[in-house]
Order: sequence, then structure tokens, then C-alpha cells
Amino acid sequence: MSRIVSRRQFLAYSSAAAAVAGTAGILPLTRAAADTSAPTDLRIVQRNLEVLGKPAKVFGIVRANGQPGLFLQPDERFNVNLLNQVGEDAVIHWHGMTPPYLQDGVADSKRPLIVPGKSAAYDFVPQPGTHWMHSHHGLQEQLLMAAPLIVRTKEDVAADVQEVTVLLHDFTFKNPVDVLNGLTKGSTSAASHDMSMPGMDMSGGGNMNMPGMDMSGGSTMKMESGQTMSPADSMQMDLNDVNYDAYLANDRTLEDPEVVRVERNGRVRLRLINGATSTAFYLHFLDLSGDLIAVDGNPIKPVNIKRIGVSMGQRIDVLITLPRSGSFPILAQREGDTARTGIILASPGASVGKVDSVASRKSETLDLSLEATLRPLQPLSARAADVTHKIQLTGSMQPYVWSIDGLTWENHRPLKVSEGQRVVVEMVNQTMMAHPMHLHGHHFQVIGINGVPVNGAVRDTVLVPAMASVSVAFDAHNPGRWPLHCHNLLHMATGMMTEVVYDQYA
Ligand SMILES: [Cu+2]
Repeated sequence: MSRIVSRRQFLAYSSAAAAVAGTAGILPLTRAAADTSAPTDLRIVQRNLEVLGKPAKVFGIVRANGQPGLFLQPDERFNVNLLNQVGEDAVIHWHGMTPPYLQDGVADSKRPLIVPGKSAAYDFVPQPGTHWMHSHHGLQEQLLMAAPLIVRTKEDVAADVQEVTVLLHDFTFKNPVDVLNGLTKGSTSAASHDMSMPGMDMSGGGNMNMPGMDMSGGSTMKMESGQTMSPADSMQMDLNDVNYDAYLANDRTLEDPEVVRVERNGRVRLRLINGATSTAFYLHFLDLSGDLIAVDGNPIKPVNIKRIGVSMGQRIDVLITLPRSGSFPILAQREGDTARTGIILASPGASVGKVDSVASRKSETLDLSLEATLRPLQPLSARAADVTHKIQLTGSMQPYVWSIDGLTWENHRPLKVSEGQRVVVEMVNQTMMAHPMHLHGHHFQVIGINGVPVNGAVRDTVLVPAMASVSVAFDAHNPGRWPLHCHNLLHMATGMMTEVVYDQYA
């Protein structure tokens, strides 16, 4: 199975990368060999970026040619040598992969951080689809220590489509530690929040289990008076923890967006990753529509969409056919806000106009109305649960502490499973914020939304909106200790994380 990449092949690849670098920062460029036995070098680096005309020092994860991320071909192993070239400890999590536990890219007593100048080796069979990689240490992800991780299938290669990969991010000129401190100390660096709810005393903090209210219904709340109310209609949700300086699509703002040249009437497969640390986006296709064909890398029955909410950690694949020549912005607008970023698809010769980075009206709050309609192409087998874990998502803005069952990570209660079990995790959000919940090492199927059974999508990160509940199921076939956490980095950093632990690792 060994294959040697010739210098000529390598040079051809490098010059191709250089040729396209000006128009598309992230393209599915491929290694020359599909089954090479030599590992691919990935480097964690420091980069200088210009954001809104100002210099910014950020991190990156790049290949030998300096391009971000990794694009694997069908049947290629995830065979990577990861070198830490930043002056601090780091570790990279392969989000969406289902590797052996020791290669998950999370540090603990058995899995050390990579110290500066050292490298770590990884070799496993990758999970096909649109995935990504990001730091799982400290607040490094806020400084863009993140990149695409795309694993193509034979069908992807055979399809007559142009693949366009977009990584979204939220950006601040501040030190992320100061941002978090601002939140935990309640200073003005946090976004303003209206925690008020008519007739309710919120002074008790985040626990919404209040006498006289039956929260078990999930989507509606029964008041003592007998009336019901939908949380989305009647409460002030907390949507955004932080007001960022900019929102990036492939490192760029709409002041200077990436313009991807596409064929006239061409077909595009958009592989979009929300790599933001604390920002959910609504994606708008404006005068385009597309078929949503996969979520978190898992194929679904195609659904035609004009817009879609994408929470932190989530990915979508959308197949778009350009209706005519011209330029077509694909915009990602911050949830509940007017700020937006995006890229522009443009056919040959089409002029590209300026797109304002501020929308004329605020976007809506993300909900699960689309999620409830998604149908997986590869659902779990029909089987009863062997074990059901019910967890409450808890915490509050004031004080800024997020937890699971009222316990932060330091005191977390692991969810115990045995190899071979069908496991159900029911997540009940008792807070006024939505939490995108991510399980490492597995993909789960969404099987219930607000108590209603669904034959939902298979994915690895699911949004649990404020005061809502979501149930997921997975088969325990990957022994280890696997983090289950909110993918809002600031929520995870303050404690909203537990782990699924197989009994042989307990
Ligand atoms: Cu959260």
C-alpha cells in the first residue's frame, strides 16, 4: 500500500495551490496520493491577519504548503504528523472523526498536550464528510486555531460539482482571556442582556425550575394560572454573549470577501463549517436556493432551503445550481443581529458588487423547525435503548457559569455506558440560552425534540434551544472517555461539559 509522492507531483500540487490562493483561500486541494503511507504534516502556527484594516495575530493549522486544513481523498487514512510551532502547549481535536480514544485530540492524564516544538502522530480511518479541526485547550479556538477537515467519498469525486469550503468564525481584537473575564466579572465587555421575564423573578440565577411551573413539556410552559406560553414568544432569550469586532468567512470580512469563481450555470457543493466560538449564524442564499444534503458530514434526504441556521460546531453541505451568470453572495448573519459575513460566488466575467456587512434587519433566533424535518439516509438500526441518561443543561449569564446538572466540569458526573449498548441521552435545557451540544468519538441520531419522537438526522452537534429538550441515541462502539459539551467555547470554559465513559475506562 505504500506510494511515494514524486517531487514533480509535489511541485504540481504546490503551484496549483499558489495559483488559486489569491481567489479562494480554502479549496479542496488534494494530496497526490490516495493511499500514501507517509504521514501528512500539519502545523499549528501563528499567522498575521488583517481584519478591518488592522493587523491581528492569530493561530492557524496548515499543511506543508501553508494552506489551512486537511482534505482527504476516498480510502485515504487520517495519517497525520501534527507539529506544534506556537510558543505554547496545544492540542487539536478532530471534530467529526471517530478515532480511537487516545487520538481524539483532547488532553488529560493519559493524553498529554503537545509542547512547543514537539509533534504528535495520528493514524486512523477517517469519517467521510465535512468536518473540522480545532484546539481543545484553553481559549485558543477563539484565536482561530481551527481549520477545515474534509473527507471526500468516491461519489463526491465522481460528481460534477465544484466544492467550496467555508469556515466561519467570530473575531475579537481583545485577548480572549479578557473577554471571558469580562463575562465572569460582569463587566461591559459582555453584550447587554435583558434577563427579564414578565412576572418572574430571575434573581435565583439560571435554574429555571420554579415552583408553579411545569417545565416537563419542553416547548411550552404551563403557568399556575393554566395558561401556556411558548418560550420563544414570551421570554427574552440570551442570544449572544459577546459583541465581536468582526465575523469571518475563510478569514475575511465582507469589506474584502473571498470571491470564488464558478462556472456559468455551474453546480457548487458548499461545505460550510461554523467554527465560531460563541456565534450562531443564519445562512442566507438570497436569490439562490440549494439542497441541504448533509449535516455534520452525515447524508440526509435532500431538503431545498433558502436559509438555514448553523450553530457553533455544526456543518452543512448544500448543493447549489447557479441559475444564470452573475455574482451570488452567500451570507452568514449573526443570530438575532444584523452583523454578517460571507463569500461571493461569481461566474466568469461577472462584476462583484460590494455587500454591506450590516443587514437591514435582524435575523431570527435559531430553532429546531428544520431539524425536526431532517431525515437521515443512514439511520441507526431499530433497537430499544439499553441505557438512558437524562441531563439538565444549567447555568446563567449572571453569574456567568454554565454547567450540566448544576455541576461544572471540575465536579462533573460522568455518563456511564458499556460497549455494545444503545445509549439515549436526553438533554433538557433549563437555561435562557441555546446550547449546541457536541459528543466526541461518536455520531448520534436525533430521536426526540421537546418530547416528540423524530426519525431525525445523524450528527455530532445538536442545538438545544433555550428551555427546549432534545434526545439523541448512539451505539456505544468506541470505548474511551468522551467529552460531551456545549460548543459555545465560553460555556465550555466555565463548566458546561461532562463525559461519556465506557465501563472499562471508568
Ligand atoms: Cu452553551
